[in-house]
Amino acid sequence: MSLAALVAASTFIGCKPKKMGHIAVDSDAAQQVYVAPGQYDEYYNFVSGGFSGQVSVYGLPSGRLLKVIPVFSQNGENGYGYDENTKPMLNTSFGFVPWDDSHHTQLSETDAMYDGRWLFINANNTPRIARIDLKTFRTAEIIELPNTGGNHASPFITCNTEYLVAGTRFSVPADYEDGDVPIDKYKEKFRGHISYIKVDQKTGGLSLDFQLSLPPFNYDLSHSGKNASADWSFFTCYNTEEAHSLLEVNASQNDKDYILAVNWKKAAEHARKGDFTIEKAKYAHNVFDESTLQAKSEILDQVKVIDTKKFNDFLYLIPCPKSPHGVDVDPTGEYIVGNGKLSANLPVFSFSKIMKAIEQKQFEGKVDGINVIKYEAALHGEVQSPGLGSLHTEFDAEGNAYTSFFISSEIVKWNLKSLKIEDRIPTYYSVGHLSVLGADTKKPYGKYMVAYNKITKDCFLPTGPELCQAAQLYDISGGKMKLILEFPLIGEPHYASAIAASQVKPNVLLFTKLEDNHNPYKIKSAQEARVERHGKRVDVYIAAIRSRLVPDNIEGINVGDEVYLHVTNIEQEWDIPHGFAVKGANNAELLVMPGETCTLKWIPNRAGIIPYYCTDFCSALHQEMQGYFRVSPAGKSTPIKFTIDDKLPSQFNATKPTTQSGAAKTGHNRK
Ligand code: K7E
Ligand code: CUA
Repeated sequence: MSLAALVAASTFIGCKPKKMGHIAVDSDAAQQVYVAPGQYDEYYNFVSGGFSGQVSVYGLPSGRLLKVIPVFSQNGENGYGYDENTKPMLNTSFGFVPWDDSHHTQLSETDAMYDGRWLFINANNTPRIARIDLKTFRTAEIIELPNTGGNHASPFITCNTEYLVAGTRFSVPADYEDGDVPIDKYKEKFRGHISYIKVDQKTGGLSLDFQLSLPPFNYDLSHSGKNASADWSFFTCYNTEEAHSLLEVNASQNDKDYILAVNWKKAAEHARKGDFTIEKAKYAHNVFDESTLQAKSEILDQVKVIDTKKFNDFLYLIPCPKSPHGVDVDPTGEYIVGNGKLSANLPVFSFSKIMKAIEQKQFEGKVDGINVIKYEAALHGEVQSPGLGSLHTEFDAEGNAYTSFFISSEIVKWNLKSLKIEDRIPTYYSVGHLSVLGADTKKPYGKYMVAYNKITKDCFLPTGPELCQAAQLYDISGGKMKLILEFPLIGEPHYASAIAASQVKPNVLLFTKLEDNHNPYKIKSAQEARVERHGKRVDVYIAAIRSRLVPDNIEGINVGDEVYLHVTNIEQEWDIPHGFAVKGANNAELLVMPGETCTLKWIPNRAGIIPYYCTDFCSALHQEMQGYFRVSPAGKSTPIKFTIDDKLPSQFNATKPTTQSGAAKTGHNRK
């Protein structure tokens, strides 16, 4: 099909799906996805939030939403990014950036298998990578990436979590250069940078080890190898025309773009040997400390850059038809699939052939000093006319591949060796990523596949012009793909990573022990609650316990004071959070977990009586968790006064639930 016809088809099918009506679902489908009350799902599924900037956690096979983990966007629900503890997490070299567009989840791996420690995700817009700790399901760290515009080919992991790999989708002038250049100087002034972010094997700590400076293509997606190809990372490049305007047409001229293959071990050796320039840069590194429950942000100022015009014995270009999107490596590490968005056939490359081609110097030329391997020399074969608009490919453990086709709105199953098509199934509608659970390990679970669809249309009850997006769950354990469930999603999920619950659940933190809380503003008991004035700054130490906020009446605060409300939840029991809300607060409420301390900054802007209360229904006397601030006009010296009932239970008595029994311990028929 010609490009024009493809684009026309995409306009017709992609944006206006025919009302297909959903296919019949087997009567046993409900049985397959039903998780009875009190039973747990078999998998945690971490789904990127796209324009929500967050990660949502679903149970599979039920499709139940378990949690939204705030990562790149502020979350008024629990104060993430608003409270003093987590605000520094959203600091960047541009200042405070409280939102982003998150695309690709990656689970930490040991020997190409998930190890259940961390989840990583990229921020596409203001280039960042986050690490989420799977003990707490909290964002533990965010690192910004310099020299990058559109951090899309990110954060793809190497098979022992040595590195996270991140490529720039938009090439830009290097940060240290004067970027104030005419945009038509694109070819001379713009470069594409790829970052190698080192992961500390013990702590998970992230550091930008080095970057590669490359031709100004668009680096779209990546995956790293396994087994024999473990030292390699692969990237798709589009816009190898190096166009800078009307990309829809101008970046679709070349018959073939490239897959870039980088031997990252060799690149790291160059970095160790000093084959780099130190460039000035500015990027934030933010870490949340679980012991103080506070985040710190620092701005770093330099980066090692390897110029691939000078050092290029570790990277090669492989021609790949036409504007490839995903590049996916099969569980053996031998097959590399390039998903050409505008290509009629689906090329599959062979890692051993690539190695042979390099050895025998089967090159067709050089681009910017980088050898280009001959297409045929690297090719295992092409899947003939599998569908239209291929985006992503995933794998099962039996040597089958599953490719998503956006334009023809379907998933096609084919055999990696024979390249024969085995099955195809429609999606509703226009699938983007798909995920065969465990497909990026050397042993996929192979039981389920999920399609993440871009267009929902008539899947659910209409909710006005703005609709949620939909996931579809397929049983792939038989020879044929079978649709068994459809469920709504948050934001625009791109990629997702699922892991067996048994690998995560035993390590999950249920609550913080008060003695492990080293927050400087923590109090250990209600008796320590107090109000301290230091000039214009007022520190209020509040204890939350069923069913009181202590102190409960606070006077002596003035309009314009900087009031820091340090709320410690002194409960020591799972699932007894307390909320904290102040009338007129311009930031958020707090949701404070047992044993933890959270600080909300409040600058009262009018005189009067301002109530505060607990927002989480925590006991039968939850409504009684309330108090008043008396705010006096600026300059008036109302003495500080607050009430603490001295008959309050001590910390230890307080740990006994006063009204409700601990549901967590007595839960119904838990496994
Ligand atoms: Cu295909 Cu951002 Cu991975 Cu969306 S990307 S679909
Ligand atoms: Cu504490 Cu409601």
